[in-house]
Amino acid sequence: MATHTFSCIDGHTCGNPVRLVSGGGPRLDGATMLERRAHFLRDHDWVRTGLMYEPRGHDMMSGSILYPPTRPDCDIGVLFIETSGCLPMCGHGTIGTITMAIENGLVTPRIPGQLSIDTPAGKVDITYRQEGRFVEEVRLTNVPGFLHSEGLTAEVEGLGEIVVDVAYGGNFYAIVEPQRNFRDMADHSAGELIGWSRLLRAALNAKYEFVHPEHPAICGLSHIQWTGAPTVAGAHARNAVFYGEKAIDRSPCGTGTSARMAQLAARGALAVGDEFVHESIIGSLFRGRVEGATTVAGRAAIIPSIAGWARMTGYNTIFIDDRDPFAHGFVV
Ligand code: PYC
Repeated sequence: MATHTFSCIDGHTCGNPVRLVSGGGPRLDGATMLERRAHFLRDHDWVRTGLMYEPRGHDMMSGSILYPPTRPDCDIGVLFIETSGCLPMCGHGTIGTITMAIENGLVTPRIPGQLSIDTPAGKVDITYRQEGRFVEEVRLTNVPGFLHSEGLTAEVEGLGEIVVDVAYGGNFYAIVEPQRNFRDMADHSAGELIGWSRLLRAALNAKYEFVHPEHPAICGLSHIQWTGAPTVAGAHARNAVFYGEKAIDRSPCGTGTSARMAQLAARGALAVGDEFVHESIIGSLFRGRVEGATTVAGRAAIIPSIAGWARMTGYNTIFIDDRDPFAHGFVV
């Protein structure tokens, strides 16, 4: 019997939580962060469920654990932990992690204002603006995003047939645009979107395969992106991203925005250099940009970047006591 102690820094990125584990994370083996992620999922997933699920976390909880990088061109390695699992990449998680890591001296960039992080999805370059001790904005240049498939269909009880495109932006996203059975996310409660998302995700995963062509360990449709017209000045579009079992991202979702830009670029609606300002369900904004064009296993892809802000809310020393019947958390 033991009590495991985790030093955490809690905060949020544009409204969505980030719990940065700065001490107590397990030692991981692996030549890449993707291999370390597999080791974590195999032997240490209780750390994620204990820190993310109730009673220590909640439906939206999301976080990261810092590691030395596995590659010489990166300053730090990041493992993303979340209620839904260990995401290959997380945009809001990156913005919050970098903000709090810099403000707390957990990472010393080789060049002030810029660094590179080693994530399971690949290398992500960061620039940030710091004023005094506070980081005011972080921009991440994400892994390449691409349109995976178009016009996929699924029957959703309560909605009828739904047609989606699926795009990759660090995770796979089914993007629900206006159509016969869906007009705008504004017409629906978060509860409705969550219920339909579960059904839609299950139906699409049962019918189709989603595998990253270069990293087969990154597979499965994990996120649903409901779209809508913007309500905030300067935004180009609004979105609500579903993840886990009961979560709607409070931020505009970094990997979701990357996927959306990849879809729009594939359609010719965005070009290199174009900005795409994305609004969240609570009105917070990420500023996306198409930084370049590239290919992924022969498919046209973009290099997306996302800028946003985060705020630290406090230090949190969390105990996981083996005697606690809910040591590893629970989902209701
Ligand atoms: O910002 O990439 C993101 C994200 C994924 C899930 C929740 N947020």
